[in-house]
Amino acid sequence: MIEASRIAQSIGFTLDRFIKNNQDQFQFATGELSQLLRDIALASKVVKREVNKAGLIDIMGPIGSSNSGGESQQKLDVLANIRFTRALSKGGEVCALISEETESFVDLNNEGKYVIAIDPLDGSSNIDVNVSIGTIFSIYRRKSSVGKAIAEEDILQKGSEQVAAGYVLYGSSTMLVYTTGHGVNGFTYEPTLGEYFLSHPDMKIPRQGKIYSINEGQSNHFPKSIELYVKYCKDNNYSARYIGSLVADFHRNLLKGGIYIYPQTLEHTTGKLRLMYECNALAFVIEQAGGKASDGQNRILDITPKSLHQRTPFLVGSIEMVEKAEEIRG
Ligand code: P6P
Repeated sequence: MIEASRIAQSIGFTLDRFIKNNQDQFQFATGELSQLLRDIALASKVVKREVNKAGLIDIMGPIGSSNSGGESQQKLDVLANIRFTRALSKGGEVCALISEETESFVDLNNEGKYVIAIDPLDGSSNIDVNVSIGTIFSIYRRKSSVGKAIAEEDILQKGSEQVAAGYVLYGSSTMLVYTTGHGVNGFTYEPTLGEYFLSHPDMKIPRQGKIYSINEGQSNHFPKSIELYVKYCKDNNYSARYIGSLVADFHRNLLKGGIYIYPQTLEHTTGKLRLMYECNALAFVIEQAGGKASDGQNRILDITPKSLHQRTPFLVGSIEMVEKAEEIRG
């Protein structure tokens, strides 16, 4: 309770002040993780500025190239990747970066103690239609000795090894939501001051909700268990809410209660979403907020990654909803 009351008293604190006041929570770190979170916040402010100009200058639409998964890259995707890579490289706290936008990991050639996995701009196909989009990030400690080459053990880490994770939602307002393993806190950006202010202390997802988020256009190819769970949601008069932007759906469900599902489909036989830079981060956040994340059978954070861009089926949200979906067996 002391923890929660201390945080509740911090409403209105800037992100910087909040990080300083909670520095004691960052085990091992002597300020580097704090600085890394500041670097992410700085990059998000630059990306926000560009996202908000998307309709005014020629940065919308595809650039004619594809990312690691063969998905068409939008101009803002590439811009966001450059901005985050530059901020993290200059910050010096990150030795290696894993990104949806790059085939292999990027060695930042420094003595940073951390490895970051990032989706610089998730949902970017929504940019042209002015729908909320987001950045998703996971932070791991480097395992190999500083000064040696980056090793596979640094890169392919289980989600349970994360030391911090979160997302930025570029929506009606811009929010940074993150955890360092001591609960989840949300910060809202005040553009006239250029600062993030604590607006959602100690975020907790309701154990049960009445919102389900899934692309029912693919329902002819859902696994039987998912088909039965969607029928269960309809039989119980749940509301279907699917924005087509993971961070936006996730954030709404975190606040109101709900479940987001991206199952195996005909096109994505192992699911569409990426373990390393989408699912692990949101799984860490949701567990810290009292929710659950699985692939339908296994805890997301326990999955040992075999490749940088591997996909996984993803069920995330209110614990009782995820458990019900796991329980229904086709
Ligand atoms: P579909 C965006 O491409 C994304 O990765 C998520 O943000 C979103 O929830 C999902 O894919 C939408 O995919 O196949 O339903 O259009």
